[in-house]
Amino acid sequence: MNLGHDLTPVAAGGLLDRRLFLKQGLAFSAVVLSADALATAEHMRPESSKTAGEAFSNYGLPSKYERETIRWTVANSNADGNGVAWTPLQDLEGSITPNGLHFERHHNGVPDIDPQQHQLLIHGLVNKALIFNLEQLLQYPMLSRMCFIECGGNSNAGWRTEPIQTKLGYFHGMVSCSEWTGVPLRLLLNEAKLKGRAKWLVAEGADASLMNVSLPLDKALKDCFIALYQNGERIRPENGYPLRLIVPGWEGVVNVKWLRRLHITNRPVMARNETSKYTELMPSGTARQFTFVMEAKSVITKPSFGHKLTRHGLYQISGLAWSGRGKIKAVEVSADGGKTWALAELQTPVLSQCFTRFRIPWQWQGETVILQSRAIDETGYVQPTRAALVAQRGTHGYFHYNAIVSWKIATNGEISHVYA
Ligand SMILES: Nc1nc2c(c(=O)[nH]1)N[C@H]1C(S)=C(S)[C@@H](COP(=O)(O)O)O[C@H]1N2
Ligand SMILES: [Mo]
Repeated sequence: MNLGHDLTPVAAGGLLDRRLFLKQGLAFSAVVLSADALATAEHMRPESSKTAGEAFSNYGLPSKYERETIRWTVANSNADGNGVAWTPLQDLEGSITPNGLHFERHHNGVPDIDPQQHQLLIHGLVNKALIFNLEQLLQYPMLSRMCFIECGGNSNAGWRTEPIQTKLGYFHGMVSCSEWTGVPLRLLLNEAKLKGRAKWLVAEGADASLMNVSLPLDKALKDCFIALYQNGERIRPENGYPLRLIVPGWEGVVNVKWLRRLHITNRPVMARNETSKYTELMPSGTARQFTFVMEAKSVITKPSFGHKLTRHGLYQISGLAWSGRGKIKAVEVSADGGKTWALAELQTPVLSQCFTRFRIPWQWQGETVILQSRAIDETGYVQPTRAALVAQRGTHGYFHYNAIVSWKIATNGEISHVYA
């Protein structure tokens, strides 16, 4: 294919200048028309234009041709309604997760909560115990911010000794990104007037598991909020309707859904989800606890496992990067298993603790390549290789797996997950 453009790779394996597609119009695969074919195409009336279309609807749904873009649901047998619905990251673009595809993680099912009945209690080490109903909460000043929520157990198949062969969403899809709107927690805590000894809060949900976790008050006062809206509409039942706690950048479990109670204390409550779960055995034999921050991670979403390359030539690699510590500073992509790297283009705006979409042009000539991405955040933290992560943390961790992911493209265009 002679495109008459400078396709000199900037790194091995065919990676091209990240701005190439922005700067130049390149030929991909569209058919160039003959004069006859052009005349026919010009005068052709599409079938869809021959009759009036469907009537209006009260609430829209995706196209019937997109029914494969769905969550993967897995039920755990330890409790009713315990399980995960995974976001199909491999089928999505941009950086917002549609509400119907936000991942779900429930310990005991989705409760049916009547917003007229629901109340939020703030008590414990405060001068004034307060109780709010929805109508009252909706009168408080609100803020909106985009941020990801990621389960601390996301990507944990990476700890297995053999690389899991499954679609990206079923491996890394316990992370999603929305615009959340709600009331800063600081406002409510200030109104309750914290006592001097107050150091932690224990947040509890109104679901059957009465799930509770402890959160240091300095984080709560800094940037946490009680979300009532998700991407503009009221929060979906499975994501916490009518209200949930948002703790930007910290592991999913502290983002308590169906929030009913904030108990202010001077120490953590040592709940199940901060002792038996969401702690990690280290090679030293001691365990890590309260590892709240989700460290930088990135994945190439396209191409990824389950996709197949059917032609040689130009591709646009696309992926997601995020960091619980702040903004993504850079994403590098390698097509030779990590020997050489090229800078990817970051989609703006780049927001703190939020999905950042990256893209880079790539020319595939049919050789075997290993594609990887590596995120670097504004604190200078670099996403580790799998070998480095395992050396540091052992393999009994289960949580907080954020190593570089490798996709091997075979000469026939098939994609597998490898440890490189
Ligand atoms: N009340 C309650 N809050 C909860 C949970 C739960 O089961 N009950 N699951 C937690 C876990 S482990 C995660 S990862 C996130 C998932 O949020 P999502 O289902 O909106 O994606 O919610 C957290 N909040
Ligand atoms: Mo989680």
